[in-house]
Amino acid sequence: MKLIVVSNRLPITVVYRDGKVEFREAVGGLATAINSFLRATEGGRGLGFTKVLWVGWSGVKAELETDEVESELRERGLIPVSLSAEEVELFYEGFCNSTLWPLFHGFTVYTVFERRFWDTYVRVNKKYAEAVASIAKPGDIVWIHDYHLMLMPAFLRQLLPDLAVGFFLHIPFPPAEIYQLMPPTWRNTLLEGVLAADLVGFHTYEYVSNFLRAVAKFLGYRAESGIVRVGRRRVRVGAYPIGIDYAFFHDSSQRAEVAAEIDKLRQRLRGLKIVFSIDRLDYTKGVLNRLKAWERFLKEHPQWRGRAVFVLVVVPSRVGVPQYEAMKREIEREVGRINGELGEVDWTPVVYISRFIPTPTLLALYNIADVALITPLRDGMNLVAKEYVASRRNCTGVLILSETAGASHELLEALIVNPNDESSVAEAIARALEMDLQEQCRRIKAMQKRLSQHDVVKWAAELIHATALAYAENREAAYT
Ligand code: GDG
Repeated sequence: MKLIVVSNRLPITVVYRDGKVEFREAVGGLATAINSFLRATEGGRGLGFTKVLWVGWSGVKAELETDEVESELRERGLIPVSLSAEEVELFYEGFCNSTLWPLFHGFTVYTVFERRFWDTYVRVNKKYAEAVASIAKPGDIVWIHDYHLMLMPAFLRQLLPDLAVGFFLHIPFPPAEIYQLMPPTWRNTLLEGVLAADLVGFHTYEYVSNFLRAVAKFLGYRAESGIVRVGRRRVRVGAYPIGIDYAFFHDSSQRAEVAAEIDKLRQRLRGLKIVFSIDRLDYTKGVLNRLKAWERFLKEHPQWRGRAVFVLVVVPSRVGVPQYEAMKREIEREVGRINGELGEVDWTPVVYISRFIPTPTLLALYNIADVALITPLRDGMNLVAKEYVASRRNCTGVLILSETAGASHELLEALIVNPNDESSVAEAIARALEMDLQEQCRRIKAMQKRLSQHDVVKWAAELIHATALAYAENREAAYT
């Protein structure tokens, strides 16, 4: 029995350098999660899989793909789906990132409804299904990830009915009133697409109940105890909050390269309390609100000027999408303004980095930051919050977290804020910087306990197990 993981992108980046092809491991949330799971289960063998394959786009436009790239990928168990430049534009930048992403995060004014986007989304989802069908055998488990592939379970079921199919959504599922803004045939087809899976997973109960309400309102299917009946099939729908590789973060300061980076940064930032955040450049992450709150904090608590610094890392993403370019310029303008208005010759209020940072540097920052300021406007889960807490080996540090991030349902001991409430965020920063060590430790310990008990391996294993069970039940029902 094989496990076939399917996601929009393969967990690898193909780079052309001096006429040669190089493969780099991708570092995104999903890639890290599945790789930790594979490490812990001896490549899936620990769970009885003969093989684990991964199907997705290599990131290289079809026009540039070579046989060499393809065979190299296949050797690593990575099955590429090729996308033309037009498909990348209309499917990935179009329906995925200009329709589903903004709508599902509640950014309705950014949402574009375009027929060409939809048509390409349908076509590309079929392509992914065909790629899986070409390697799958009856009884294999197929684990489909995220909003890019919501129609795939249905297409796959048509091609190969006898497969165990699990679907997991990494972003929020919006309330029915927001989902309703989508044209009726699209929204119904998407729901039917997802419901062709045996198991559908979300990060939180809130997203589960939004989904079930949409299914009842638009398709008329009722759910009982998390099971939706679709004809003779029973689809299990549940909350499976993603975890992290707890030990990797908790032990990070013990590794030589991270320890060296910690020493270096501590030296450079000597005498300053460090407030830290890192996000992909995205309007959902609330970077501008956060900057405003930091400015307000410095104005209302002037005793902290010269004694605290905000290290703001914003990693480029979805380069080429106009909203993202505009937001980058606005962040740069705000950082410049705040530093210009409040900075001193020997103190800069905001240290701004707009690049991907190497993992040892990220781990060092998790270790030395006194406060993590994680204030997305809306976020499916937010792994950064969990990684920060796990990294606090010495039991100090304060997490400030938005109530609108999925992670707030688990990290209850964080200082929970509303990201639009500028003055409360500013107050939370002051409270965090002044919190006594005992209280810090009490909060961190409680959160660490939960994170260590529900790590990424457990998350993946539970989802796969639940998919296998749901499939077995459906199979039995089909033959009785
Ligand atoms: C989606 C959902 C959900 C980031 N910058 C660097 C870097 N990272 C790593 C972090 C973390 C991951 O990337 C980002 O994960 P997030 O969860 O914060 O955010 P999204 O990318 O939006 O992920 C989200 C997630 O899926 C999983 O389901 O939590 O809600 O939107 O692991 O550490 N790593 C390095 N350098 C960087 O500059 N090395």
